[in-house]
Amino acid sequence: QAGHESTRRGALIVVEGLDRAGKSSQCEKLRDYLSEQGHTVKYIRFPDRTTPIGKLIDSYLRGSTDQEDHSIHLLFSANRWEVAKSIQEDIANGSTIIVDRYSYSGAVYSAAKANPTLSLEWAWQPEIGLPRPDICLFLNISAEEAAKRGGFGAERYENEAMQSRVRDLFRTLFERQEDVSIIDAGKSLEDVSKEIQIVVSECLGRLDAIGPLRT
Ligand code: DGP
Ligand code: NA
Ligand code: NA
Repeated sequence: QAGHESTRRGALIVVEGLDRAGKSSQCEKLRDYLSEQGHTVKYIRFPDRTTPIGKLIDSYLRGSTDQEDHSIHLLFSANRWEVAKSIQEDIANGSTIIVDRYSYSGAVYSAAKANPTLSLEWAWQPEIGLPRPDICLFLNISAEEAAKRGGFGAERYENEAMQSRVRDLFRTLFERQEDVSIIDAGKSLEDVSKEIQIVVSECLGRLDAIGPLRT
């Protein structure tokens, strides 16, 4: 048969959760698992602190600079938009991308500030039109488990009051979202990893039915 076989697209897999939910370890294990299965896998994380916008965000998170709430929210969103095209291209070329935090963190961390003009609805708007994940894995840990996992770092948002509002908002947001899988991340690293592998394999099996990457 002449010509090229058309490339099967990759999947867009997002991993979300509170700090200390185990996102980084699980992203790494998932990456290894998918690579072993023969997939081309890329790992990216947001915020991407390396770009000019990312440097503003990094400075804000470390507390070196202040930013107006709406303004920094839009910078976080812009930090995702600046790689939207490359995500689409990579997926079309067959790479599966694992994303550590995405629009869901974007909306809930900003909405958790309880600024009266920064609602969850407002915060979601700039995310509309970004590549839509084929699956979002929410690594769910209880407040008790989070406390057991040790102290907060020095960055903005890393305090208990903020984290508990963030947890509630994640729950609210995920009630309205399809394609979210809530993973009990209180279990062992291995057990959580196994559960993620099952959910992701099921998603990869549905890719043809899903069709092209959605927005
Ligand atoms: P990390 O590098 O994964 O520890 O994330 C940095 C912090 O920034 C973390 O507390 C979550 C928060 N964050 C991530 N994305 C966004 C976003 O889009 N908007 C806001 N306001 N915060 C975010
Ligand atoms: Na953090
Ligand atoms: Na945002």
